[in-house]
Amino acid sequence: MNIDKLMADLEVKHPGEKEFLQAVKEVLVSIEDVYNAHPEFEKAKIIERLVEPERIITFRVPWVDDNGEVQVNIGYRVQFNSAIGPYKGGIRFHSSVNLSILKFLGFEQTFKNSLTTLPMGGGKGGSDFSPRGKSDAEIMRFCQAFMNELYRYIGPEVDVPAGDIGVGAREIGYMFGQYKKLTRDWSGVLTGKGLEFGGSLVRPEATGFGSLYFITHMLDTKGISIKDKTVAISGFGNVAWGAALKATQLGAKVITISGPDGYILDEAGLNEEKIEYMLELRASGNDICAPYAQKFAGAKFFAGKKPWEVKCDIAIPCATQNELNGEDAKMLLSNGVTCVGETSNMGCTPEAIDAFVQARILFAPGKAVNAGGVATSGLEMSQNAGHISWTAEEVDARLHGIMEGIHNACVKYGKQEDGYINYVKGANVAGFMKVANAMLAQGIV
Ligand code: 2IT
Repeated sequence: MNIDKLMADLEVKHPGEKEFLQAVKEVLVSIEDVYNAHPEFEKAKIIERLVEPERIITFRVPWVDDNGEVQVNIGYRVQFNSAIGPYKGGIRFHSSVNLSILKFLGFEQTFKNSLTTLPMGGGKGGSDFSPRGKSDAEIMRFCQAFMNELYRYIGPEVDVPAGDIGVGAREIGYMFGQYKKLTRDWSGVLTGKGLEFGGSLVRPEATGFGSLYFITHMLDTKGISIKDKTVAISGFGNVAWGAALKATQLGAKVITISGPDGYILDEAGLNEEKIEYMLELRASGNDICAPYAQKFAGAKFFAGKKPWEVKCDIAIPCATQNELNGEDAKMLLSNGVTCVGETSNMGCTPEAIDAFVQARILFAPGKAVNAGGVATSGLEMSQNAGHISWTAEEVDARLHGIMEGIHNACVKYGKQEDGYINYVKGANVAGFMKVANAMLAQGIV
């Protein structure tokens, strides 16, 4: 494998798409050895095919705001890879959304979904629509307008979207309603649905819970207990909420959350009431975390800063891509961090990952750590297809089993001779092998 040539060719075809190129490069570096050991992959041009999305759909999303003014956004669905199952992955509504970001997310999703062991291919979609400050009626009209075009391209055996940044149960509900209206078809075409209409118990918590289950297994490899450990979390949305809840339940002390406006340091640690308040912050639609410091005495707000400057044992990025850079990593390391569980997709820059791996601390990438979200979406698909619903205990037990399986796969493919577990390599190789073998078996398609 000639990584430099592959990357140069890719850049010609996808110029300037820095997030996408970053995600591809990380995987290529990890899988180089196994790829070279399998000449049949090279012969079938598995890599050249794998890095090219199977299909990209972009569409106009016109809608009318509360002032009666017409607004126009761009809608996307990147159907990245269907070798092991229907396309599966979230929808992101955020002003920053562009093709580079959705392609990196769809690419990552392909490997992540493979790691879950469930039959799901990779996809991702979204819009540059910003939910910030929008009324409920505007959100509904936008979701309906988005689905008015997307419905043609999805289906329970074709492509099953879910939530991501800016898309939660409310937005999924509106999109599901519109899909049903347009198609007259009641099916599990979206996951993350409300519990009353086919949603799965534990899906809202699943990404954060799964992340903590994975982190617990990482700590176990060094005989460390999570109890009483200090945890820095970024973000305040659904994923950060689930992570804070499970970390606290496991006896750790969560001391930070963050938003685009800055971070909150709460040295007393989050408790049930404070974690519940995160849901209120999210529901406010303001996309800021500063009000937390007015509500809870003793909490401090640091405007424009990231939580990686605080002393902590465990850092859990739960916000967005490239939110933790090389400088942040150095700061965390100098403050004695022992474990970083990347829970946002590609939350760490390549410089940050290098710093963690070189320091030989526990570090695992998002596609392994955060796979519990999509895994539980897969469980929702199974329940919908079987017209049944499982108890919370049943779903949680399956989620736990899946996260343990992913951890084992990372150890199997990522353990080095000196005993250090390179989770980046482990996750990428384990995820890749299944997709590559499936593609090989299905011929040149
Ligand atoms: O990044 C992710 O894995 C998600 N946003 C969840 C995708 C899903 O289909 O549940």
